[in-house]
Amino acid sequence: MTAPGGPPPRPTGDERAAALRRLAVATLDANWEHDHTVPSRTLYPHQWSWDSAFIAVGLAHVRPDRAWRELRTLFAAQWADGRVPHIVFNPALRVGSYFPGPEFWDSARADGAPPVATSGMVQPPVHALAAWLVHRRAPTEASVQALRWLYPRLVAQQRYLTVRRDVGGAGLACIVHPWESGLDNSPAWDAPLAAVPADAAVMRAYRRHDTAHADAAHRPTDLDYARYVAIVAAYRAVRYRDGALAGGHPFLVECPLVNAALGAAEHALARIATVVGADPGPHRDRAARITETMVARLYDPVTGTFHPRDLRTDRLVPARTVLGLLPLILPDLPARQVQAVLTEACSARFGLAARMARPLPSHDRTAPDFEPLRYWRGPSWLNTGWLLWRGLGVHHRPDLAAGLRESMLELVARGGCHEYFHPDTGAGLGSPAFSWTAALALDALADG
Ligand code: 2M8
Repeated sequence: MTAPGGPPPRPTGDERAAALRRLAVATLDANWEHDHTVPSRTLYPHQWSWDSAFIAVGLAHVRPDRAWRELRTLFAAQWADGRVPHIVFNPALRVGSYFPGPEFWDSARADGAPPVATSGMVQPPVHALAAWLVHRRAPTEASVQALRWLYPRLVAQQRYLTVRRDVGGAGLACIVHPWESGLDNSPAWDAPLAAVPADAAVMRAYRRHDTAHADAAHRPTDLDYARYVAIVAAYRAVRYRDGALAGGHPFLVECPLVNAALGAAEHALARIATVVGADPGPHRDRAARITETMVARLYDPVTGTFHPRDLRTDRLVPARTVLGLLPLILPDLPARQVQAVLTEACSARFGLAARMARPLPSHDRTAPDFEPLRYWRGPSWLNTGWLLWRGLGVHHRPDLAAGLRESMLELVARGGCHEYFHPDTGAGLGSPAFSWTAALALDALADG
């Protein structure tokens, strides 16, 4: 019983878990749209690539058929060159339900695009890992069939990224837009973006959809958007062909997260290969090469963390963001880098601990450009937390993994399935019913 005027009783662990599970399942159900899940009904009403991978990981715990359907729908929109588009547009939605919409991307005029309208860019390739986790959660004849269908498509996705996107020539994938990292306005992109000529006034010609549904102070600025639009326009002008990128595309960066996901995908593909009767050996070799190259090109021994490499200047970007910690998902990361990244994660910059005082931020808390409300410039996100949590499991740090898991679950239990959270107070920000938050909370819960 609560004393009159006293604080409500704290829920027990079981009560918290049950309530969280109910909320997460209700969120995913409400965002299900006939053959895929939208990240958010208001802000992101189409299908997004890496969102679908995270969503499948969560659905595996409650709706395994839908988990496979989610991945199948996404890969049905794969381009002939192997790229998996970062947005698959729902043709039933009215024009203007998202900016930039299908008319802006104009994928129909590009060679090898699928019949359905999509964007022309990619997102971090976390799909092989997701497919493996969905299968491992409940291996059945149906899950083996699903893996058989997906395997050649996942291989083609890897080939696209390591061959066509190897602009640096070292075997890593290059991103051609901040959106491809998934961390759109991260301070990691400030230096490379500064070289992209743009004027915020350009945005008067367009109607931004995001600021009609979320606080403008919590979103990228108009100047950011002017640059985003300019870079898409440059890629669209060559009809999304990659051959011409090295000749002057305005944004060319090797991202630690995209490449860590690429390496982790080869590890997952090695496991999937054994299930579908293919040879796991080449996947293991490729994984080892990617990890080695990442250490050689993206790790800075002075800062002790990973940084993006700007290919236009051939320099590492100085910002220390959460991207730098995510190579921990690579099982073959050498001990020296594992130790350095753990030191960075446990420092005052990110505050990782067995008992965390505050949620994991998306950017260095001690940096002058840390912004606790603005999207990927400080707020805490479940997907980057989940990736780091997995990395801590891979590198046998159950103490830190438990601390991070508890912090993530507490965020969602208190704040709901928000898109992101204030990194000091834990208050929910962005969309209040966001799919990957729900899905990854379900996955973290299941590990208890
Ligand atoms: C955000 O990105 C989109 C553009 O792709 C946007 O801001 O409109 C990012 O958080 C990205 O990581 C995410 O996949 C997408 C949908 O949730 O939203």
